[in-house]
Order: sequence, then C-alpha cells, then structure tokens
Amino acid sequence: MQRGIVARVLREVATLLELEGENPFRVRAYENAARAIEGLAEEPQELLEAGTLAEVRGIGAGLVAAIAEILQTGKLQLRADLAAKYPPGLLDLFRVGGLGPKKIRILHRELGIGSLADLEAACRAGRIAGLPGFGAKSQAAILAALESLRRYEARHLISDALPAAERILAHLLASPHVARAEIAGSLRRRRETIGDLDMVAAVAASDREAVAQHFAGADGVDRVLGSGSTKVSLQLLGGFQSDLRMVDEEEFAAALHHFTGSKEHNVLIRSRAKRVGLTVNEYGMFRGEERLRVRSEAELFERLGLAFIAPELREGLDEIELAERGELPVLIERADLTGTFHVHTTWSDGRASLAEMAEGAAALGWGYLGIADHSRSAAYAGGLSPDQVRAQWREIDEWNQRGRPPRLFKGIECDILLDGALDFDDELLLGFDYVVASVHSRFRLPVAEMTARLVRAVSHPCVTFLGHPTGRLLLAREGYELDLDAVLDAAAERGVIVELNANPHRLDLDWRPLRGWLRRGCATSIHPDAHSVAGLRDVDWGVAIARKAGAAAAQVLNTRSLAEVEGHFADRRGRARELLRPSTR
Ligand code: DGT
Ligand code: CA
Ligand code: CA
Ligand code: ZN
Repeated sequence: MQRGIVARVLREVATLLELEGENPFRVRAYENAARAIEGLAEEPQELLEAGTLAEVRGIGAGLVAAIAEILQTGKLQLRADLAAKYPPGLLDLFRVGGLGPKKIRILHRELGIGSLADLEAACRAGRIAGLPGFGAKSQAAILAALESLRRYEARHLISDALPAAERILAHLLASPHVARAEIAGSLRRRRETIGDLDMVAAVAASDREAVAQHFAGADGVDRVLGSGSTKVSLQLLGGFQSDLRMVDEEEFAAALHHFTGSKEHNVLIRSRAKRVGLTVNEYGMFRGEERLRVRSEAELFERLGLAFIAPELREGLDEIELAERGELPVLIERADLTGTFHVHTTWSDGRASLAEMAEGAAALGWGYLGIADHSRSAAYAGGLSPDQVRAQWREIDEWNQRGRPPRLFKGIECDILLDGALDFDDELLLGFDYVVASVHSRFRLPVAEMTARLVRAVSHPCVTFLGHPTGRLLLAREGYELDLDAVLDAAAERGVIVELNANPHRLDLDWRPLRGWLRRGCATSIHPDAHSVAGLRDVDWGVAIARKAGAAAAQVLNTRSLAEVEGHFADRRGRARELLRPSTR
C-alpha cells in the first residue's frame, strides 16, 4: 500500500514547483498524477510491473519515471533538490488556509518567513499587514487559519495512517533480529484520527542498535528524531511521526497492551490487577517481585479474570465490566458485509459508471448494491432531475434483468432542503427502493433551526437512512451545530436507520453517539459513500468504527441477506404509502 506516500510526494513536488513559479501545466501534471494514484483500483506497484502505468488517465508519460522512483526508493530526487532550496518549514505554510504560492513567496522574500512559527510571530508583531497584497484583514485571517491548523495539524486520518504504518511494520518484520512486532497506539484501537504511528517490537538487547538502524532505513523516512536502546522516533515524509518501542520477548505482550492504550483503559486495567493481587505495567505482569509468564494479550486478560478485549474497545469506558461478566459483544467483521448502499456513479458526481460500480461490488463478493446519486438541488454534484432518475431506473432494471449479482437497488441521496423538506415530491420518492436523506447546503444554521430541519427530514415516511448525520469533515470542518440527541430520538421513533458513513474523512455517525444508538436497540448501516470503484473499499473504515461502537453484525443492516434487505425496504415503502395516502395526488 504505497499509494498514499506516492501521492504525497507528487503533491509536494507540485507545491514546490508552484513556489518556484514554474509552468502551471507542469504543476498540474504532478497534481493530476497524485489524484490518479489515489483513485487507482489496483496497486501502483502492480501497474508499474505490468508496464501499464502510463495508460492510467491523469498520469502523463513524463510522470511514470518519477512514480517508479518513488515506488522503488521511497524518495524522489527532484523533491529533495527542490526542497533543499527552502527552509524545511516553508511547505507547511501551504497548509494555512488562504495562503498560496504567490503570497508565500512574498512572505519568504520580504520577511524571511520560513515556518509556521515565523508566520505567527510576524502576524502578532503586526508585520504582515504592511506587505504588498496583504492588509490588516488578511493578517487577522492568517491568525485565525493558524489557530484552526493548530487544532488539527498534529493528527492524521486513519486512512493515511494505516497504510503508512503497515509499510513500516513490514519493513521491521523483515529484520532477522525482530522476533515479533505489531502496530500499537490509537491506530490499533482504530481511532478516527491518529496522532503518531506506535510500534512495539521484541528485540534482544544485543540487537537493538542494529534494529534501530534498520528501522531508520525504512522507505519514506525524512529524519531520525531520537534513537536509544528502547525507543526510536522517526519523522516520515508526509508528516507522520513513528515511535518504535523495543522490548524483551518476555515483556512483549505487556508492552503491546500498554502501548496500545488507551491511557484510560490502562488505568482501569491497573486497578483491576490490584484487586486480584497483581501489578501490570509496560514491563510485564507481576505478583510481588515475581514475574508472571504472559505470552499474549489474551493470557494477560485471562490472568485478570477478563475475556479478551478487542483493541477497538479499549477506551476506558465499560469494557472491563463487560469482559468480567463475559458480556462483550461479538464484533462485526468485514466478511459479515453482504453489500452496501449509498454509492455514487457518473450519473451524478461519481467517477465510475453504474456498471463499473456493480462489477466492483461483485468483485468484493457482495450480493447487492444500492445506487444513491445526488438529487436535483445538489447542482454542484450533478444532482439528478426527475427525468434522469427515471432513466437511471431503467438502467438499473436492465442490469437486474440479467439475473447475476449484485442485485442493484434504486436509491437516492436526497438533499434535505433548508426547511427540512426533501428535494423530490412524494410520488417520485415512493418509486425508490430507499432514500438516504442528507444535508449538503446551509450548514451554519442556529442550533434550533438545524435540529428542527433534521427532525422534519427524518420524519418523512420515505426516508430510509439519515446520511452523514453531523456533516463533519475530520480535521477540516466541525459538524453542524445540532441537538443530535433530539434528531436521533426522532429517527429511532420512525425506524430510520442512521448511516455510518465510512468515508475516512467523515466516519459519521461518530462511534461515541453510535454506541448509544446501538445500545438503545437501533440499527446502523455501513456506507462507503463511494465515488469510484476503489472507494467501495472504504467500508473497511466503517467496519473499524462500528467495532469501536461495539456493533455486532446483527445491528448492521448491510450484513443481512438480500431477502431480508428487500423485506425491510418493502416494509418501509408499504408504511410510507399508508402514511402518505391522504396527501399524495
Ligand atoms: P494518539 O497518538 O494521540 O493518537 O493516541 P495514542 O493513544 O496512540 O497515544 P500515545 O501515542 O501518546 O501513546 C500510546 C499509548 O501508550 C497510549 O494509548 C497509552 C500508553 N501511554 C502513553 N503515555 C501514557 C501514560 O502517561 N500513562 C499510561 N497509563 N499510558 C500511557
Ligand atoms: Ca500514538
Ligand atoms: Ca506515541
Ligand atoms: Zn452526501
């Protein structure tokens, strides 16, 4: 899984070229290639080996060599040469909202600004306002942008973190001196955002130096931040930091547990240990001075009288009590999924055709797929007119008549209008198998208005799912201001399923409220919100978050059989017809 790194390096080159004032076509070539790499259904390495990389749309002939260099060495000389001309912190300025290459050049040339810290100091000293092209207003805007960066910059999306960590892990395991190694920390717990990539490895004391050097030689390492006999910290290209803890084989299980965390879970574990006369810490499990043999985390839990607690559940909530009583849920797994809903196609803003998405679902072994393109008002996203909806239905009918999987469902991601009404009339809505109702505009309403808007939307009898319920974009935008409980109450009352949008930028509904939603007996459904065939695989992130929320397979609609799903939609539609009868036509 190198696509993340390849894309990031290409993007950095584009940024550096922009800074150079290079030909915009050359800049765009690198940006397009980065985007193309991210959208690939196959691994870039495979295409390179097959010699078909140049055939990918967006990857110009001139870029193949650069991509090959990154894939083979984890680095790109061109990037290094360009980056060497500037202070290392200068690229960070591109992450400040509102700053582009022109302004950054001015900041660098006029004031010698080469980092976020320099920029902030210059703003506070009032030195930005006087620069050509800047003013008091833009100085204030830069300060505000810096503030929001600070709130987010130290964290990463799980979809960026996991592939990066898996590569590091594979590299570690390739060392003959590493007996065991695993990913730990928030990533192993599948948090929705990740601070750093924690690794734990069993390494004999005499081999630590060799392993530290090997670790530092991994692809994509920018520099070594620190290196000792128990801990090595690296800065990776693309902004990740990775911490490796090296421990003795006999310490491994306890260390893995400790560095998986969470801190809160560890506190509860230590007090549980105390109660049964034991001590647990990062070095092992002890009764008085005596070290107890603990070969795995399962053994560690067992010694404490606990069932194995999946890493996703280790957040210091009630997982210990449940483990004690043997009441932990059997968590959903990827293999439980039978299909999904809420995917987009070229009918609206998707990049793959309906048939391509269907083939993609079949390749994942799914028996059904729900197509949910945008509705009329989502003009920016190519929302469908009623005529286009009916034309798409014909295409879906044709597909289904062929009789081979996946069975396609007629869905729609229907905009929730400002007043909470839906974007199509009831008659058209009744023609769909299901409706995902989502907000895509007017995010900044007063709490009461936004709450009333969503309550009204989920109260419409045709609504099957509430789409990305809070509208948050991780590390970029907070959710709407909303009385979420009131909306969830209304949805629960009407049997509306709140989706778990599995797009890694969203992961919405968040696992914390999702946990409560499931505990009140309500169901969710894991939707990739895919805009490409590769995007279908985003359900993986949804499964991870569902597990964090403690979901068993039975609580997730898209683990059910095709017949059960059809039955659910038919029931909903029958009910909607009943409820709407007096008001339709
Ligand atoms: P992150 O990196 O912010 O996404 O979150 P974590 O949970 O990966 O935090 P990190 O990297 O600081 O530490 C990894 C684990 O190590 C953490 O989940 C629990 C353990 N740990 C670190 N510091 C402490 C501590 O001061 N007390 C306890 N009990 N555990 C700690
Ligand atoms: Ca961490
Ligand atoms: Ca760490
Ligand atoms: Zn949407």
